[in-house]
Amino acid sequence: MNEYVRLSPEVAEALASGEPVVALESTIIAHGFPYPANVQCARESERVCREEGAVPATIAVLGGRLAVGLSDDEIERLGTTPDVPKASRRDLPVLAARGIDGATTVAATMAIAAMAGVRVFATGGIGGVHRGAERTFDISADLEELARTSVAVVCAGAKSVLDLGLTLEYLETHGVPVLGYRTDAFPAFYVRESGLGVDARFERAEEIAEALRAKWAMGLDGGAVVANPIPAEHALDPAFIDGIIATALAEAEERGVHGKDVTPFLLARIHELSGGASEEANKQLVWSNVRLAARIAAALGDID
Ligand code: PSU
Ligand code: MN
Repeated sequence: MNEYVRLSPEVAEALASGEPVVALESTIIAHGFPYPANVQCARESERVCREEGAVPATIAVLGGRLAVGLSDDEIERLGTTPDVPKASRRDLPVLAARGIDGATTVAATMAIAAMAGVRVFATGGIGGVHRGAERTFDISADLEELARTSVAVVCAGAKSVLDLGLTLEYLETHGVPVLGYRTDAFPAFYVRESGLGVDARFERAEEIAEALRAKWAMGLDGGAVVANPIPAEHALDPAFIDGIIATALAEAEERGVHGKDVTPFLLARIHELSGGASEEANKQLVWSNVRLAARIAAALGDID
């Protein structure tokens, strides 16, 4: 492991003894929810992970170190400090050189998880190909990371702020399996179906672990998307959420938001426009993903 990685004692012990570990990201804390929902979501994610018998490893950059496993105070710090930089793969060396904090995206969290030897990661939604990417070239570094880094990302698909069709095309081109958990449909975050499909459907966490083990044992490096639809009782009405997403997208265009600011801007506007409804749905889908990730991590450990 390189000198920049800092494991918490609990994560170090779990990895050393082969216990299941689940990575969790921190952009969701700094930019994914307003305070205090962000800190509450992160804490409850850790609790759910432990309840399922896995050790949570929330990942962030702290004082320039790649921290794997955060204390409660560190989670609070990321959730309350204004303007924590959003850290994707390209930002990690800059933050390390400056010795400052950063909230890691899916891409950066995957990269750091792989450095630490953590292979399963739970989040809400992945980044993807933005609508209008043929003009803007705005394609999330999350997709490139999925192409190269051997970590499975359990998510509720992606938000339809993105072009989900192009996102799936990109994943196909780069050889990233999209595995549906009890679904044939690629989920669209707040809603269970996007109108697009997954590559394969699995009914049990153990079968997903078997597919992951096979991929990596064959030497096929790179990640996988495990798509877990939001629990039906927490799904939002598609017309309601589509209207809000359309408004948020129009505002971003009008204000000329671009680059790394696009996703945080859209996430914040969706929460503001939909009030508590999207916040509750978002939390519930994250916790559901953490549960599944913990089961996959445990099953992977049993196979090895
Ligand atoms: N999508 C969400 N919630 C999130 C993100 C995306 O529904 O919190 C965050 C994740 O950290 C993701 C990042 O990795 O935004 C993608 O940003 P970009 O589109 O700039 O790559
Ligand atoms: Mn982008």
